[in-house]
Amino acid sequence: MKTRYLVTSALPYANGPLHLGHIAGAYLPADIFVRFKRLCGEEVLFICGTDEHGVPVTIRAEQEGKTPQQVVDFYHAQMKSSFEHLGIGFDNFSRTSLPVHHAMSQAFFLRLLEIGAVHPKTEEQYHCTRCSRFLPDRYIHGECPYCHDLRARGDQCEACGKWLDPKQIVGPRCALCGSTPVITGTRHWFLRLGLFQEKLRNWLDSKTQWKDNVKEFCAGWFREGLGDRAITRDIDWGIKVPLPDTDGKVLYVWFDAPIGYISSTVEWSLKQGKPDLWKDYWQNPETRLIHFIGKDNIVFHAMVWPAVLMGQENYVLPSEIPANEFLTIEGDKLSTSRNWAIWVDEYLAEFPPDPLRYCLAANAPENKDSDFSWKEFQNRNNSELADILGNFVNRTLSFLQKYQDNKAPGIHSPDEADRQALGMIEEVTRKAGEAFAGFEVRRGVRELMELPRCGNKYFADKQPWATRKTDPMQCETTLAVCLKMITALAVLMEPVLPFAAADLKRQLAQDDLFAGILWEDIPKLAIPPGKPLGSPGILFRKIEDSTIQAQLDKLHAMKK
Ligand code: B3M
Ligand code: ZN
Repeated sequence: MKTRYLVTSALPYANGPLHLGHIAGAYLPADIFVRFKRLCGEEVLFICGTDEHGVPVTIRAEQEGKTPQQVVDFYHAQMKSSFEHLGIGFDNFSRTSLPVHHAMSQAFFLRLLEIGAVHPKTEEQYHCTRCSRFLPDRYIHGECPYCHDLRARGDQCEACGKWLDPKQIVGPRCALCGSTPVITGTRHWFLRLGLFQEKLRNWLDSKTQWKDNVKEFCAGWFREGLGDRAITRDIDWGIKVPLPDTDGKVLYVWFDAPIGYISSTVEWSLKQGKPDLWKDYWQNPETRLIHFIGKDNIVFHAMVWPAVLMGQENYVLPSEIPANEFLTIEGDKLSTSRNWAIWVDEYLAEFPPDPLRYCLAANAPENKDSDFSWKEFQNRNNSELADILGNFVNRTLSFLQKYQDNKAPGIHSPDEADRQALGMIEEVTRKAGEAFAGFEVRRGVRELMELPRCGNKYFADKQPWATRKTDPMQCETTLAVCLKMITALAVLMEPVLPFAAADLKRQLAQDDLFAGILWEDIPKLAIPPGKPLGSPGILFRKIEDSTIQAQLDKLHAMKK
């Protein structure tokens, strides 16, 4: 029986370009998982979209002198294109500004209100006299009461990851004008998380296989006890609270954003011409719902969002929340405000997508933060992709073109070394498969690269350039074994290196052989002897030192 997977990646705020930290955390690991599961024959729907509300967007608009609508339109289009060019293959990339999303979020809110899980309270809130406006969460800057980082914002401290209430900020300042705000009373709606405390705890306790970062984060929250959290805000950009006389209050962006996973699925269903299809995912207990996120989003996905889902009728809860750690750049914390980041659109203007996918996957921030450096990127491209994988493929296919009439050779009385090389295909398929299934992309990449690594050694040991004259049958066998490894690689590579995999398939020119191929059948893949092959080409180009130096210079020059 096929398993039904609903895979989501965190909805990026449409308030700035994508950088490598985004990709390494929530997008590439998800895409690799999705591609792998599809190759296993599972049914997978991959959902994302832009998060277009909230203070992150309005602050950006104010900084750029644009309307929030202009900001989100621009970044939605830019992100969509960056994801496409990077091969992150969402089935639907939606927007939380769509009417279907507004309606769904309001319905979720009303349902929680109806069951008493949301209630109104008059609350003290910061008001800036100079700007004459209420200051919701991120409009308050100051010191984190827990870790004392001075860059904390009213909703969260990014340094320690704590979810904050603006009134906890030490030495609060207005983010717009820098003056000290004053506290005034205003009415807001609160999610009563405490009502879900026991249910949440039991549910989380059942997730024994989850990563420590998620479990520990939640344990800390339970220790403090789950209180009420405001889910409305005083800004004029967002989803209106669907009640009379609210003074134009809107839903808190973190309330509506995860509902975007559902509304994006609804939009996808509508595009399929089957308006109810989304229910087969969201309201089907068999669905495995998997949220790929960065670690700063853990609390919202593992506590608040499941509580919101528990308050609705018949929705599935997340099965897995693979949360990744952070990516640093050249050893320093990635920071968009200091412009210490590598932007995806700028990368793509100069380099192909696969080397970046490879480098970020090989060094994914799975269990601890990891670093991206341009030198390492160059090394991985030149000494791993080009010298190991590309070289193995090219030396074999060029040899076949030159000396074997560009036709697939056959295997004749294989010896121990031949059998061992063939056995590697099975081993790599199994080990890489286990790694990808368990969200271990780093290990998956390592296992995968064992095949061309061994292939090169086997090729060198067998010396087909010599046996070509002394023992043509053995020469043919050697090349047949290499070709079988390469044929397997064309599929094994696909989750991490989809573009190079497609290129390799073109070079092999065996469309029928690859059609509908399943992961478990990779070891059986064989091009029948005598079949003509396509024309060999270079899979990966080397990157010059000067190109890398130029990137390093640019990075440092842009730093604020
Ligand atoms: N937009 C935070 C972020 O982009 C937020 C994620 C929403 S996921 C529902 O990091
Ligand atoms: Zn102000």
